[in-house]
Amino acid sequence: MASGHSEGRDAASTKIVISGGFGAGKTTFVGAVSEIMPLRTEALVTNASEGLDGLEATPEKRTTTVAMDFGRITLDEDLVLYLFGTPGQRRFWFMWDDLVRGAIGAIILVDVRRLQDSFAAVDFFEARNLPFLIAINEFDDAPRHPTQAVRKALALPEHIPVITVDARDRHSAKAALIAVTEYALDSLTPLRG
Ligand SMILES: Nc1nc2c(ncn2[C@@H]2O[C@H](COP(=O)(O)OP(=O)(O)OP(=O)(O)O)[C@@H](O)[C@H]2O)c(=O)[nH]1
Ligand SMILES: [Mg+2]
Repeated sequence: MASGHSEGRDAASTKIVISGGFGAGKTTFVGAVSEIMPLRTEALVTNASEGLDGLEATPEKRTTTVAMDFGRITLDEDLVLYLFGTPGQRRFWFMWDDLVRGAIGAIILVDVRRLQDSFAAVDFFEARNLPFLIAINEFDDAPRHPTQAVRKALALPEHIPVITVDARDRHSAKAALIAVTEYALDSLTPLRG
């Protein structure tokens, strides 16, 4: 974690990545929780990804993130989280390595109607040993599944937290950020306690 000055006192800052499949709600999440105007890099969805990105599941979706989302939130007045949302479409996945550099943890947003879209993110963070948790984004019209069922479907080990979130809701998104930060810090200090 880096240390910096904010209003005359020390504030630690760190980086959290918001990831997940195409249209899982990453941009919505960063926009809901950020205390600064989030930086977005949205472009119109084109036919280039037809048949690849599950466009039919979100027919009303007109734009997609092509580089990243960026936002910031202060937790507890002395911990600043910088939020980096990944692009969802496959053709932009090459950006992920740069985006996650220096992050302490990641949230993988999951739409249970398209669980398979989450596999790439799970594999990515597992391979890099970056602590992550799963946040099921509860879309209004999606079925509700117990978190244990989602854990099983994603073949996740028991120690990885699975929570639910409403990416549109600031409090819900903030709770998810607190959970991933605690989890990441615990993972960094395995001998604690
Ligand atoms: N009902 C509901 N709709 C949501 C929620 N989160 C996102 N949406 C909608 O789902 C669509 C996709 O959301 P985005 O935030 O653009 O998803 P994304 O993961 O950033 O998408 P890409 O960057 O293209 O991968 C948008 O139309 C949102 O308004 C949610 O929690 N509930
Ligand atoms: Mg996006």
